[in-house]
Amino acid sequence: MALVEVKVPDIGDFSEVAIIELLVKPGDTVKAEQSLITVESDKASMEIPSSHAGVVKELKVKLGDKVAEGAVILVLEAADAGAAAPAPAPAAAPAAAAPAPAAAAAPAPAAAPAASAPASAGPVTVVIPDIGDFDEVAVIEVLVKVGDTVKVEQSLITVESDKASMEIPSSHAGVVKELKVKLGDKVAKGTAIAVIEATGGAAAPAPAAAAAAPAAATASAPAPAAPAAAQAAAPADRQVPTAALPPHEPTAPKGQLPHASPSIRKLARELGVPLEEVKGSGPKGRITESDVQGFVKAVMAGSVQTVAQKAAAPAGGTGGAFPGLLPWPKVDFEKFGPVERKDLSRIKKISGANLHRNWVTIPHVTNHEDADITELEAFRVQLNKENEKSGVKVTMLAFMIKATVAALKKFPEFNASLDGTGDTAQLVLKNYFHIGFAADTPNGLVVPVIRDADKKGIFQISQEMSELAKKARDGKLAPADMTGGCFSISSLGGIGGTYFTPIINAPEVAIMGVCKSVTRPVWDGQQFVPRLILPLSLSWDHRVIDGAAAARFNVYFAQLLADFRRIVL
Ligand code: CAO
Repeated sequence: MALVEVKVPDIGDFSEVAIIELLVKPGDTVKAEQSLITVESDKASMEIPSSHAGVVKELKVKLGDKVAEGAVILVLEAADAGAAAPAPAPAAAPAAAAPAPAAAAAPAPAAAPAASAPASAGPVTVVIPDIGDFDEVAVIEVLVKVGDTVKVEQSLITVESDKASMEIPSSHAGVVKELKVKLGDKVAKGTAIAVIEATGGAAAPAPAAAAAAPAAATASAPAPAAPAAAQAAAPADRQVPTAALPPHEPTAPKGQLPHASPSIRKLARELGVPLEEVKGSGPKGRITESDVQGFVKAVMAGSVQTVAQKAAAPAGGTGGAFPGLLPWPKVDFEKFGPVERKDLSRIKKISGANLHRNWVTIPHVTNHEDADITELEAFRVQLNKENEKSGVKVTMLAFMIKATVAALKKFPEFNASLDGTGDTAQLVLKNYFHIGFAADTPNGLVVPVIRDADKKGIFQISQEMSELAKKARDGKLAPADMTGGCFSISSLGGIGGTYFTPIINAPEVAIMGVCKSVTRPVWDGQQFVPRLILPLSLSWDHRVIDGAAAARFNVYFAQLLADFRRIVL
């Protein structure tokens, strides 16, 4: 297999054009004639097709580069030694050069008949100009309708051969009085496209033969290869690539380039529409202007989500707007009394946005449970007494982290994350146990993570927790300290409270909230006895976890804290 440099062919009147689209990347397999890049001058855009089939080895250009005839676009490992059909451009392209865009194959303007279309107002029949090598082409798009006001150079129809598609622009500005073609018609040079009640002069020389038409003047639409001068009148919003009629793959298989003309690509680019996601309604699945408009409408209406929107949305989230949601109240607070304004801290801004997303996209349910930690607290106090000199203080949180690991082992769906949405959604079950704990800092909430908590003892966990909590308070946590968590614990035990609803720390699927333990009278079957009770609040993602599983998890967690020997069972 030979390496071949694919170059910019003769692109007609354009000495230098900017690359506005890279349509392939290294590793891509391309067919001969498949478009590689889109280039754009101030007048037109065109796609440059590949001269060879093969695998892209190296791209020699990047977006924004200015290229001219002969510039190397890429290096291709050619599947065959020979080039695709030789460039039909008058200027002979070098052997390895890409075939000239179809426009280059179209006859030079000099070939156009000499007589001018009438410059005065009146009905003008616009006909198909000389379209080069194509005897007969099919109308695959009718871009205007009767009553439309068209500008000079505005595309009227799109025609397609088995090799290329091209838009036929209007020779005159005016109002479309009659359409002479319909979808699927076969047309050739001289075929009437439309009758236009012209309001101004012609854009390009009209063929003398056409002028012989009775009653109405006849003007050939500017040849697709019309020179830049004719393009100057093209409306900025719909510049027609009349200087080039790029060949493309009308039947490009799925996963390859979407089937659309450069002007549709340009429109899609301007609107930010991912063409590969638009279903073409034209012949052979060709994407039309109304397909692009329909896609935009559907996205705006929320009935369609782009792949990018889906990816941006959390697993299973809508990512869309909430219809009927009232705007945030705008209040003139100063009217009611003196106020101060303060910027939110960076942490608050980040955590706030994350919490908001998690709250509105995850169906949260919170189960509450009480754990009797009388014995465990006595053990903890004793441990701390025994290890006073070590400098490591064991808090209840360290025991809860160990209890969490045991509960995650027993209920693996709690140690999981949703990946993907809809039919492609999967549950990622983790075989590691990294437990996060919410830490309150002067700048806001952060969640450092104890890694591999299953492999660590209570003292090590306590020590790491106190180091991480200090780092958190000092604002010195590294991103790595806060990533990879499987499950989080939010403990307000040192502060107070009874129960609350902790917000799940996505992409985790559950979080344990803990409040302050209190001594309560508990009936032991014969009498009330004082027991130390720890209030637990487990929030869980109902897309992944069922209520019964959550209740079981909570009960088991509480049992472990009530009798920590169970952890070794
Ligand atoms: N019940 C009763 N007392 C408790 C308790 C509980 N559940 N948990 C901790 N305590 C006690 C501790 O034993 C300690 O008492 P002593 O000072 O007498 O030893 C005291 O409360 C303070 O504990 P601590 O907060 O320093 O240690 P911790 O391991 O329990 O928690 C940390 C560490 C970093 C999690 C905690 O300081 C913190 O920041 N908590 C806030 C978390 C938070 O903001 N959650 C809300 C998230 S949603 O907005």
